[in-house]
Amino acid sequence: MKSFKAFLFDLDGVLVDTAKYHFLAWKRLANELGFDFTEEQNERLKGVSRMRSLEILLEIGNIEVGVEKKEELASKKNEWYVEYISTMDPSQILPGVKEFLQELKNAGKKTALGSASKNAMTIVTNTGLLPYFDAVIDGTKVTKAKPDPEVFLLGAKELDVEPKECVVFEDAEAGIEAAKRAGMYAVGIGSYQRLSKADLVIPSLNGFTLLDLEKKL
Ligand code: B16
Ligand code: MG
Repeated sequence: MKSFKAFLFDLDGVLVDTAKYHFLAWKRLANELGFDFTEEQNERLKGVSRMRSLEILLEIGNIEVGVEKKEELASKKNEWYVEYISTMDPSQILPGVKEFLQELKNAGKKTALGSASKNAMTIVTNTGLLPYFDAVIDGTKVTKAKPDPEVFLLGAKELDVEPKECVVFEDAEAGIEAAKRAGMYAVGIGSYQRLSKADLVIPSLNGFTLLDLEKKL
């Protein structure tokens, strides 16, 4: 049976639900710009970089602005977002996450975070997840956003493993594409319809074990 050496995790939507804070901050910005922004529209921003998210938001509001204004709006949104995540604590870790990370540690597997967020460090520190990771690759370390495989390839490199020895856990389509392009095994967290390109799709990490993964291989 195939045995993986390393496990790479997306942050938002896999380990914690920070999408709700991104939504609140984008909505606040949209409202200030004079239009509304719904939770359904927010789905388009999941896993997408901050600047690309802003461009999608402006498209929704039918607003055109120059580069400088874009920078200003993105930092404004980020200031609100940082304020929201500053209140996060360990109770906001999604169900089953700590148990699975602990199982990986006990089994001697390597682990890395592979997030698009420039605020990932604050989130893993505030929730107490940081000690579970051997490497943290976040938006401050990558130059190309998912679906580019850079974030996961960098993770494999820092963990000193081959891409084919890695499993990625992702909730966004762009993230699954990034994992597949990196040559890794991709586990989608969420609905099969949305994540059909993953090698395996599970609803959440709640109750998920290494044995469940090995049974599927
Ligand atoms: P920031 P992930 C992503 O996190 C979020 O899903 C996405 O909504 C956000 O725009 C992106 O991080 C950048 O975040 O503005 O904090 O740098 O899913 O890759 O962990
Ligand atoms: Mg995500």
